[in-house]
Amino acid sequence: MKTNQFKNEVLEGLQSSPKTLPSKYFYNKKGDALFVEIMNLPEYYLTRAEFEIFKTKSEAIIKRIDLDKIPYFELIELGAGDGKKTKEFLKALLQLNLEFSYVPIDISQHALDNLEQHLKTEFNSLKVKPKQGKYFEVLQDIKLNKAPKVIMFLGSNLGNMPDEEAKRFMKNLNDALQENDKVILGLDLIKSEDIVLPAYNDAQGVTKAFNMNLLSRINEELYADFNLEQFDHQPEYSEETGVAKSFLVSKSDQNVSFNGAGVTIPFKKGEKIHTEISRKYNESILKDILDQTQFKIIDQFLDSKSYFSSYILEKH
Ligand code: AVI
Repeated sequence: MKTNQFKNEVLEGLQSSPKTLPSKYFYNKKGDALFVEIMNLPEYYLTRAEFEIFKTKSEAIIKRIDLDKIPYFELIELGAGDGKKTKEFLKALLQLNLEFSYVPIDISQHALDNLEQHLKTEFNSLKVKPKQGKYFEVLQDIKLNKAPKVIMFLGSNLGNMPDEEAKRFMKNLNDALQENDKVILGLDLIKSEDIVLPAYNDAQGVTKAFNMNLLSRINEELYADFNLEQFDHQPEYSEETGVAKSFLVSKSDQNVSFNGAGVTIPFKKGEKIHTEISRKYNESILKDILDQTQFKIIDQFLDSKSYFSSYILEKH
């Protein structure tokens, strides 16, 4: 059933014009490991900038959203991540002796188990209540309890959605929350090409390997015969729109066969497959994304270079 969905989405994307592939399929075991490498690259400023915000401004964020004035709340994180940034926030909450539960939501039980074990050893008084599943299915259940909620959605993960999808995502989040609930939304900000492009085209070629891994995965799981030597990684960015895109470009006229499906996909030399969008934001773009919601931007916290923003939203 899962393989079928993967196959259908891949074939549909490759049979469209222009060709596309869904970026969610980057994240198999190899892709997860490559993404961890990306987060540590000198060019990939996003993770360091967001970490710096939580390292230096967690207490200010807590006070700004009055968490020190309510008897109990749930801190719900969409995606388990590696917990490094969240840990800084949790540490600040615990130091202030606040009463809360930390609820990471992730599709991967394995990622949740790792995170829980990790956090339990580091903070023994922390109440961790991991929930496995899709974000909005889990939020449907969570919605039933009326505790005040703070949602964390970090890493500029919203930026991997086209704007229409980001709008639907924020609307769904809006509908899962109550008045006064808060969101800490980590977004990469629009900045010049000389900073953004290298983040998606690092000197060591890790991002290239991350992008190419999609083709390896398709070869392995869908019995295709992509020749990896015949494709190149190509990132593009427009400071005007704030949109970064990654492509795989065919180096020659060639055919790729899907042996299991009896399908052949022709490629022209220079033809591109669009594999990922990484939108960068500013306040007016974010306001537009939030247009159909009751969220108001009440504040933002920046890193020292103003590369990245932790936007604070409140549901009115
Ligand atoms: C997960 N996401 C926010 C990353 C980004 O920056 O768009 C994924 C990534 N793709 C290439 N490098 C990193």
